[in-house]
Amino acid sequence: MTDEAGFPRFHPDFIWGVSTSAYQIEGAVAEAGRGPSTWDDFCAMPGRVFDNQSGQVACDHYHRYREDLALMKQLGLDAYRFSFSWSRVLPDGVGQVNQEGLDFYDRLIDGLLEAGIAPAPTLFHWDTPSPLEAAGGWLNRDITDHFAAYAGLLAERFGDRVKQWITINEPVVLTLFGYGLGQHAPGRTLFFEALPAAHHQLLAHGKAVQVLRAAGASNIGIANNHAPVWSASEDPADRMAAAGYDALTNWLFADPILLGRYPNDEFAAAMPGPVAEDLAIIASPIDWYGINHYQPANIGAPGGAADPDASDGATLPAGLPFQLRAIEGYPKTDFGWSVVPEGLGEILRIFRKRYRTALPPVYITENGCAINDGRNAAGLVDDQRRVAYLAGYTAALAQAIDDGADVRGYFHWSLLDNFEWAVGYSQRFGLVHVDFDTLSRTPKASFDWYRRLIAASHGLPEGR
Ligand code: GBH
Repeated sequence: MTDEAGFPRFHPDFIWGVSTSAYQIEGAVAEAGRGPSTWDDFCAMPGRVFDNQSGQVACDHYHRYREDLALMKQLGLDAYRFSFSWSRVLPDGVGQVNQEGLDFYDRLIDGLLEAGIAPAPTLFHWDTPSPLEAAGGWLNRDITDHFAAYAGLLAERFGDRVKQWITINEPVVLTLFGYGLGQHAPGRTLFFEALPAAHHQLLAHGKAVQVLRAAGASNIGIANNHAPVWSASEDPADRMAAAGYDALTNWLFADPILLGRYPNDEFAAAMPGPVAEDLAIIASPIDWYGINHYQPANIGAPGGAADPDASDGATLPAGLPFQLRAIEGYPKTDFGWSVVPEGLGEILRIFRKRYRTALPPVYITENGCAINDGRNAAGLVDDQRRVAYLAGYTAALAQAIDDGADVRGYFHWSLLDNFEWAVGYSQRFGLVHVDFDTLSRTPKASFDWYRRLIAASHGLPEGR
């Protein structure tokens, strides 16, 4: 269903937001008392990141946040999802508090509230403080208590103004890409020996939920990456590979939180510590569940023709029990990811069926595309393919809600073009173009489209 201006229809209370993360936009990595993180260290290793780029300056959001707040206000956002840099708040990850770091987030949060935008911070988006990594990082159980203490500090300082909390972003990516395959910080290649990093992130999540709750916080959730997994063919070998990939990337990270168990005994057996007791903590009730969704995964058994665009541009190494296959018949973003709007409806249906009454209300905490259009001769960024992406995915979302999915909000990834991890500044996800030489910001055509969608959804005249 669309309105007279052609926008999909949403309830007027539906929350519209954008998402960012600290290391990807802040810059100012060695300023105002911030300590180093694993991403500073990873970027300093030659050959790890595209063109040896780093988040040293990124969008310089640390200094330019007022300009970015003005852009958010212009968009008419209801909420803004950002992440705290753990190293900015606690330079060693534990112990000594950096007041200047907390002050920055005070200014940001107060600026958001002045603009009528609800802050929705994530406590951790992959940038582990280096001293904690030196002690084993997410392979060392101690980090779960350090994370809980960090959560307590943030709740105490910001709990009066923050009314939505996100514990951790996509533990699957840090586990598999950071510890398993080495394509992200900290660059370890432990393959399946990386699984304890998953358990410790889940446990840290559970402990943080309890600490936040005890400090009076409410509206607590997590942002997990999820995608429907398609089997490349009816062949039993492909089906088995797809089921394995599904368990590893989706249910390993959702079942413990929503059902209090691992999806199979092999996973449970691979985890360190008193797993049964830990699962009781991991399953601490949350108020909502965040889904980051980009594209479906098409999976086959090893030995086929691997998707040339897979795994953030590189192919997955051989030796894994599954292989990413190309998705045919859909447009692709400039990053090579497939544009499949109905995949969003599919993953929401899968969640409803799997979890039924155990599934709390859902937020789409990320969804977006790399479309690398630059400024044209008139100085405008006419990113019509991002407009089409947004139109497709928001229409699919409206349809899913009509079909019964309880989705309360949508956060687009991302506000700004930013540091896209291993591929540096080469892929642009922003509604706002950033010139990385001058750091000047230019809202794109998609920015205007999203602004009008939000206005229309709230019944404001600008929507027409
Ligand atoms: C998010 O992760 C992150 O939270 C965010 O920081 C990031 O900037 C944003 O997405 C855009 O990348 O099929 O092998 O090519 C997304 C996680 C994990 C998305 C793996 C796509 C496909 C891998 N992703 N993935 S592959």
